[in-house]
Amino acid sequence: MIITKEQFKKDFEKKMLKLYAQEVEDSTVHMQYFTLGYLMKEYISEGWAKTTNRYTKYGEKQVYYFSIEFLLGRLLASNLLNLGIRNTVSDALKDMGLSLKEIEDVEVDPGLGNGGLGRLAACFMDSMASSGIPGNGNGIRYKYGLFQQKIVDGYQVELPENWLRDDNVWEIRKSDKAVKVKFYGDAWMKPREDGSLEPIHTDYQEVLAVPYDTALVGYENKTVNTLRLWNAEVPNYTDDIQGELNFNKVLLNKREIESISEVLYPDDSHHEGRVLRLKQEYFFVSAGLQSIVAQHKDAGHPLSELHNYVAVHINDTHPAVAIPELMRILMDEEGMEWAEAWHITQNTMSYTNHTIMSEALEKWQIDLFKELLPRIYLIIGEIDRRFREILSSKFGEDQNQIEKMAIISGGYVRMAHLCIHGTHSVNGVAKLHTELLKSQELRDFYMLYPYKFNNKTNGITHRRWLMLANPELSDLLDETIGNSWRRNPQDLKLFKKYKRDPEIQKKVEQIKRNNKEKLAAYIKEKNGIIVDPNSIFDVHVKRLHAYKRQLLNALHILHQYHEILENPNFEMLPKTYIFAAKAAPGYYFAKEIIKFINALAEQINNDPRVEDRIKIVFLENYSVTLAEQIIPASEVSEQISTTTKEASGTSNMKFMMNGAVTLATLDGANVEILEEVGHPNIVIFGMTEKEVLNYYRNGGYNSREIYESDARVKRVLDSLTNGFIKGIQVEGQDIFKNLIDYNDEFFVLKDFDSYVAAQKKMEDLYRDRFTWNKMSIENISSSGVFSSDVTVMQYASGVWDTRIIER
Ligand code: AZC
Repeated sequence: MIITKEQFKKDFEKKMLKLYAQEVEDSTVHMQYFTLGYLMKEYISEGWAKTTNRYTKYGEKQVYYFSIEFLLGRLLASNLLNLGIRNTVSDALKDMGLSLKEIEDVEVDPGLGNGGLGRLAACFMDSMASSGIPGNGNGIRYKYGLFQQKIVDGYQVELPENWLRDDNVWEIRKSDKAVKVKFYGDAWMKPREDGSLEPIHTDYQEVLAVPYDTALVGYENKTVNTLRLWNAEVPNYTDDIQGELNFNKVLLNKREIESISEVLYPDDSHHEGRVLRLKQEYFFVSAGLQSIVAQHKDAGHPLSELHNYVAVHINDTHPAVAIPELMRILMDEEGMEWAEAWHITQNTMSYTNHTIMSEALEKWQIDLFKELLPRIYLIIGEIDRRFREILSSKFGEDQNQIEKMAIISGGYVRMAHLCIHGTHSVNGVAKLHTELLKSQELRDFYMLYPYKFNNKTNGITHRRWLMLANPELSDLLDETIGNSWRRNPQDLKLFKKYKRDPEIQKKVEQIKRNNKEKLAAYIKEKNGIIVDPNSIFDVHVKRLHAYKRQLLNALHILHQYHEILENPNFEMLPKTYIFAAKAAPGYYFAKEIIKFINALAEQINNDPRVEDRIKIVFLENYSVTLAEQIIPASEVSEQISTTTKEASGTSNMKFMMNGAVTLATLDGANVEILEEVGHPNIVIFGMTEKEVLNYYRNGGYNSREIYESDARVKRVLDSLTNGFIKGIQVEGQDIFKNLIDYNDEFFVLKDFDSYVAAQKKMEDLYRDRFTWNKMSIENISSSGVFSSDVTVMQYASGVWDTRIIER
């Protein structure tokens, strides 16, 4: 949109007066935030209505991205950016004596996701709107987002994240679009006179699903898409509950219902088999599909053509009940026959798998499932029965093979199997991950449905992760290669020609330095630790999980510490190791690693013998907003998961886009980062995929052998248990046991030697400023293919079959 400074100032003053009956000069920054937010919403609303109408009028095929998490991050800055008025607004506010930065800092970060999966959904929303793809998000409006993490005495403590305490300026409650979702009760098929069967569902509990819509503003393209999050509420009772006698029953019922959208499950690595989680899944899926079908009918399109107007994407298996739910709506509510309904369902739905970790795969106990969703269970039963017929026709009497692949088996409903059978497209999130799905985890399904499998390597929105997070670098790019990269991120490759240019190298280095200074100030304020901006900023930020191997990083630091103590003249470039990670509250081992890192920090940071060669910082409460500060200041990007375990990773892409050099195993999308930058511009270490798979096939390796044969490993591990590191009596023992007695499931010790060498190599590269700056520029200029704009275009053409609309 176009607006002058003067017009904006008038609008802002008027809005402030309307909202608070106060003049700008007497306002608090809190009031300024809400004034600006509500004003932005007004600016957005016209384009929003127009986009929605345009989609309906032209009957454009729409994508609905179903996801149990959307980790959006703050919206004010990105809305201003995408509207194209951020500079105007910033200048105008400055004229009025206000600071946009301070105002932006008032916004709470809506943490409606755990990590990679939820953040990916948010990047896709931004990219769909910015690419003109008619895309909608569909999810849950959790009252409490992911917990806030405090570090107390080195331990993680969780506090509730009440992000809705203040007004949420971005959402619009749409009470008139509310729908009802049915749980529990009895379901059966009743024979009709003509011999056909009528589905009956009685004695159910009804939950009102009320949508809250948030605008998703496209980048300077007049497109505003919609994110619809559902809130669980008690329907208006009329007759069944009356009088004081039932007051308790009403309250109980209210509590139970409202708990559905109360809190996000804080674990992204273990399947949580609780009924509330299944309720959440069915709740947002059923509400979403009911509203999609209603809209489709309102627009006058025939139901038989639903799949030509609608694509529903199932983000991991959490929304898998979309498959039987759409069947239910088409058959029970719209009177369609099974065959046609199944055809439409399969052609409407597509599915992304995000992990091969078996403990994360969703399977629901039949009894629990049947009780909560009796009608849906009947439909899945029929899907399974028909699927077994297909399997029989292929595998004949091989009952083992049939059980292995069935949807309902061994007392469980297997959601991944349902997703593969019930959709037309199954994709992994990086080339290696997709290949592993095809050759290992989902091999049988790949043999059955080869045509359904495809890869869509993840991406990140360069608007948030470069333009907003690193404005200085963005300006330098504009100055050197022009600003076409802002619309076409692949144009970042134009920057490559400056890799040897001493002047540009210097500027890139200076920008990094400025970002490091800002982060150093933040660290000082939050942790009271003074870090030297001249030291190497080596950064490991992501969820805490054994397979992500924060432990390997920490053990290497401990090793360096020993080297220094053994040889006081030990030469190394000063290093600042920065960690940030939340552990799932019930993930005991992950929490022990947090304590270990903090104990290590406490000891090393305060040991004068180290002479500031090493500093360790654990920043609490990792979030999108914190990532936006850390990543632009990073130089070494730690992507050191056990090969085969990280499906893709996405922070790896954010780091490279900001000029960090990746220290990586050949896992997930690291493989593709290597393909883009080439070996001279990344440091690779560790076991290959083949080695890892081989060891797993043969029951692992003998970690004790390494402990006994490698003196460095022995020294490091012994100092975990002999009191050398203070304050980790329990944790040290447990980590030792995990690595030695339980045989080191994630090959931490097996990769130790090559990690030490890789760290050394990194340091040598860093010493040579020319080489390092060149590497940094190579990374920035190769990062364009990892923009999620590229990814969503591939989904649009290869999976959803949607058009790109720019009108
Ligand atoms: C993550 C993967 O672990 C990560 O590698 C990937 O980049 C990200 O999804 C986005 O695809 N998975 C999750 O966050 N959660 C689950 C259940 O897999």
